[in-house]
Amino acid sequence: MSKTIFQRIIDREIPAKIEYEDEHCIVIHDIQPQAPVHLLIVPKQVITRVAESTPADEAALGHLITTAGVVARKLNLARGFRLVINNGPDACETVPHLHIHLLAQRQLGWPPG
Ligand code: DGP
Repeated sequence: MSKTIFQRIIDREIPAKIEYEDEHCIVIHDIQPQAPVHLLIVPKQVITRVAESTPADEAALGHLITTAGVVARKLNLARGFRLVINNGPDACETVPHLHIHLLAQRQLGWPPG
């Protein structure tokens, strides 16, 4: 299987604006931002999508959530932020490498579109 765009960013084959990185994940700015702050929290361990995750992925997936908290504190997103995972075509998933969108610094509607 060919590398996803996120794997190529992790491997430094293509550039991205990196907000945070550790041994388990990378946080980059989305190339098509839908809010003033729009980050993608991407595990280095390839998990295709939530529907294909297994119990063996629990630590990696949990780390993504706590990393969202780290980044939110770093960027002082005290007014709020939203985490989104798109899974499958009806949810507009476009990159088959699981990632969490972090959206912030505008009023977000509810229910989401
Ligand atoms: P999703 O639709 O949930 O699979 O989200 C994929 C996101 O990835 C989408 O918001 C646009 C973003 N994206 C696609 N290609 C690139 C890229 O080359 N660089 C960055 N930083 N983001 C990308």
